[in-house]
Amino acid sequence: MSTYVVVGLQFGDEGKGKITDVLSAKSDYVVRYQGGNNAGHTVYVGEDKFVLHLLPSGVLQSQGKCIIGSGVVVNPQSFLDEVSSLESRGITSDHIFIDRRAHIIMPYHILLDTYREEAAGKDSIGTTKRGIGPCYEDKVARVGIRAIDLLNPEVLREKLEIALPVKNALFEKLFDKPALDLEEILQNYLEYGEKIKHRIIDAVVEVNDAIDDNKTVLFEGAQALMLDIDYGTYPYVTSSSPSTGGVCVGAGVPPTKLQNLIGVSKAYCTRVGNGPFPTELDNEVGEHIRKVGHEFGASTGRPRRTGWLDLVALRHACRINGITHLVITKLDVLTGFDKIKVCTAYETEDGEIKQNFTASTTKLEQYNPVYEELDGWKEDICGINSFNELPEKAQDYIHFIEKYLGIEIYLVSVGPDRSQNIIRK
Ligand code: 2SA
Ligand code: GDP
Ligand code: MG
Repeated sequence: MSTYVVVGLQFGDEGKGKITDVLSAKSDYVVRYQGGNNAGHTVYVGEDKFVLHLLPSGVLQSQGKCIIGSGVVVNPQSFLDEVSSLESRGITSDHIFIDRRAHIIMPYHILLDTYREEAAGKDSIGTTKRGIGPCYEDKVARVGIRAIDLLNPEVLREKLEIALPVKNALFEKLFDKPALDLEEILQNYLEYGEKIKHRIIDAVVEVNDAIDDNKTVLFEGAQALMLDIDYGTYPYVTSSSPSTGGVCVGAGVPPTKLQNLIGVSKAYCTRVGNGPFPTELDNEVGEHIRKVGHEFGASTGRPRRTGWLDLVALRHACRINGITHLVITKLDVLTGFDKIKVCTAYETEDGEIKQNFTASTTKLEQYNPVYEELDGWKEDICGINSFNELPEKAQDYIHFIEKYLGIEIYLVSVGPDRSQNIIRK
């Protein structure tokens, strides 16, 4: 048995795509288990840039199968677009499959997401407006449409007859927007069914059998723990479970089959969308990090908010995920600073010191980070492949994180390319 799980430990965009791509070279299966095309996973192959949204990043390397698990929400148009965009760049797609239980993002999900966000104004979540939340809502409300439903006209019609009138009532009465036509949706989605039917499989059987057959299976998380529906900064979160635990529900694989739990964190922190961010740098330092780190949304192009590394939040994320292997990315972006700050606790308005993350988003907004200040380094580290060659201060920074978390950092990424890694033995 040989399984790997790659998850984000902050607010997403830690570089999971790059790490998945590196690991997938030796994987027989790469499986997505939550989220949808809200993800933006960037992989550089030499000068060529690929951004994967719905497809597993392993699609670029894996000789084996790439699977969209039952916990993923699938926009069929964006699936087809992504497949043809890869094919036009010479990447074959015969090995890409979708679990028959995966829920389908419908046009009314996207509209509902968009109308709500627009109506919420400054109180909006800052979603990607891809219909992710409303699709998961329908799943939980038991009125969702699943991949297998696209293959059966009667079933699809029946389900639309239940789901659509409620959405249309909202559109017309609450948002003053036009209703959608059932026949048109039915037609379009049956056509999608025709186009993807050869890819719809029972991934639960496939993946569990593969693990039992000693194949190497990699589970690729999207978003991250601080955006987790249960353990993130609720309500400023996504609507799924991007944790290692999410693999069990979103891929139908038991916890006893999960081995290497790899958590990815940047050497600093970013967030896109609204919600609390204790270490945010709304100043020229933050602007510098955004510029050097190219911190812009990989799906929406939105500028990402930037800040120092928050070890309180990172410990919370490592704990819930049970991380066994830690990856720190973008260490190169911190090159050049005289001093680098790291948040090791929060201070409340009353001067109380908090060592643990809080469930209260309102309180978190009022907490001040307590910083430890470390020396920076000036040397270019982009070409370094061995830990001992890193400047001493960069090594100290890594050691400081390890000591605080009590977890070994097994890979340090020093650039976007596949080869720019320091793997520690
Ligand atoms: P949603 O659309 O319902 O999942 O949005 C809810 C929150 O989750 C955040 N979210 C993300 N945060 C970081 N990266 C994501 N993917 C893209 C990227 C984002 C982009 O890789 O850059 O291009 O803007 C992602 N997807 C969802 C979102 O910002 C909300 O805070
Ligand atoms: P993901 O959503 O976690 O896969 O991350 P994104 O692809 O949204 O954002 C990470 C960005 O950082 C991408 O543009 C990557 O190419 C880039 N990246 C990944 N690792 C490194 C690194 O170590 N250094 C630098 N400079 N860029 C990196
Ligand atoms: Mg991303």
